[in-house]
Amino acid sequence: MENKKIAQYFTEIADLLDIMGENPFRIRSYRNGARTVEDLPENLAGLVREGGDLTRLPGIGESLAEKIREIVETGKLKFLDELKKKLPVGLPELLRIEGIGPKKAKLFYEKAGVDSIQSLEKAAKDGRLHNLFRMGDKTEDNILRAIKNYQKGAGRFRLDVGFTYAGSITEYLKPVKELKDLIPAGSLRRRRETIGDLDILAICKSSSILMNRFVKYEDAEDILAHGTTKSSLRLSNGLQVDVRVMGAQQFGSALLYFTGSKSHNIALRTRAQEMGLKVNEYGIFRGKKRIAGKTEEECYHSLGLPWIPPELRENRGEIEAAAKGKLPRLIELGEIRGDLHAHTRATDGKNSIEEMARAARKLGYAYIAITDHSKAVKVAGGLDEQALAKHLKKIEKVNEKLSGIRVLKGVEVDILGDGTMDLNDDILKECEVVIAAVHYHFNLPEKEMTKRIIRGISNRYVNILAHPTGRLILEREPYRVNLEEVIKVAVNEGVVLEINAHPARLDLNDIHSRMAKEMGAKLVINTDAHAISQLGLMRYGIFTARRGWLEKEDVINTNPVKKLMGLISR
Ligand code: DGT
Ligand code: CA
Ligand code: CA
Repeated sequence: MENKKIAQYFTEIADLLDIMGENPFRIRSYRNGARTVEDLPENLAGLVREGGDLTRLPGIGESLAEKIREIVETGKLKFLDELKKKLPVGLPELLRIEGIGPKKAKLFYEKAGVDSIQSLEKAAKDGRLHNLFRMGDKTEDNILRAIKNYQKGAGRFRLDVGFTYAGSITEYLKPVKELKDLIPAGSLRRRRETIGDLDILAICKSSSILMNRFVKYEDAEDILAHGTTKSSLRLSNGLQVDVRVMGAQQFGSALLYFTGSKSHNIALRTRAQEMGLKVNEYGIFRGKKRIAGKTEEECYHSLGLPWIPPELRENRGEIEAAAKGKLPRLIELGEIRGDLHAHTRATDGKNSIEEMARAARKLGYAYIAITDHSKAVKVAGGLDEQALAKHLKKIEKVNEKLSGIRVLKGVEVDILGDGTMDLNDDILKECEVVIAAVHYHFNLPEKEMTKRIIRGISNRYVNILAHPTGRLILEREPYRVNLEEVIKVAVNEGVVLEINAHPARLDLNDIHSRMAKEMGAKLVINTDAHAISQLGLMRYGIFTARRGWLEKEDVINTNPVKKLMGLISR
């Protein structure tokens, strides 16, 4: 039992109580409990089995502790099941639609009979919602757009979720002695920002032993198939996992096939046909003769191509580039020398300046910029001019104290609704790294939003534009903005564009990163870490950069600090 699953139970309870209009304190205690459980480093199921005292955990009282024990011991929660019986089954799912919280869900249910996503869609199309509660016609369009969006993402999972399970299943299968190799292929290997399912390939002499173990994986909810060379499971979160066993002689061609993408495969097949060859998962063939298949390299070479990194395999020009010897030399994680976006306890981070700096040094970095929020971000306890001035002094002190890492004085300043800065120039001037970002007023029309951001980055003290489109993967659409216009201004003004590495953001995304590079922009990959452990999210930013064809030279935080400071100065 994963902590995450227990947290999900509590969140579900909080949502249901919220829709029912229950006591806010009670609701909050479940939400806090969910957060505690999710952030916990140790496994709760283990703690329960050892008879540990759960009420010692922050935010966990006797009632929640009792429920945790019930979930761990029975895999169920009676209280939740009873709550569910009191409401239509489709109602909680409404909360997954962007812009719909418990209050709106309750209102739609009571006043318009909305009890599922289908009935919400119908009510919005029929115009039955805008009379309720000061809502304009536009809201119905927004709801319809949000529903489409939700359906597009339904059944997909964030890349980091894919990595968690791929890692856990790999560990779980390792004890099988006959297992020689195991590689997650598909969209995960291409590092797409979301994955539909996991496609794992294995080389194993005794495939039935491997399959018998695989189908007993603890988090499996359904066994969809159990064969000798292929089996499929559905995990409790709905993610499907396929494991296929291939012979060693075919592993390369199988890996190539199951890594995809489908359109890359089709383009390769067309190229092969023109050369009089045939490609499938079992190898590359001339007539009946198998000419390649053991490794991917061998397969590409037989088609007159160098090996193509999986991140590029989307049929976006990579085969043509490979044929001309013009593939980019993609950026690598080891080339990153520092992180320019990190928070501390001064606002909503979990660690001190010194702890963040030491953690960055441990990663082998030469520098880290401490960039806490400005005052407009009230929920994070954002800093005003005076508080930031004090904070900068503290950063300076840590910088003097620690050797082997340069701690840069920074801030993440809000771009207000009208495009002005949340802090005055006098204090921005004191910062070595000024990151500008939008955190509120997402719903502006495209023209206004574009103007606002351009005005923001035109401030001469701004060095970096953070998460330029504001999207949250599978949760929130990007705001409406003419990104091309923004990039043009960034290039002219010398403002660096961020690839935010958090797996919920990946913003800029792959396609926009490539567009920015082609337009001559400078990029930076930042984690936006709110705790030392999150500094490790850098790799997701690297994945996105690689999918965007970026090389070391395109990304400024691959440079030593002196060159870096030259590159961000305006
Ligand atoms: P996903 O799971 O939606 O995130 O995306 P993928 O790329 O992992 O796709 P999936 O799981 O349907 O299939 C895995 C790979 O198998 C895919 O990337 C390429 C290959 N594949 C699947 N169906 C076809 C097909 O009809 N033709 C060809 N050439 N390849 C296919
Ligand atoms: Ca897949
Ligand atoms: Ca699949």
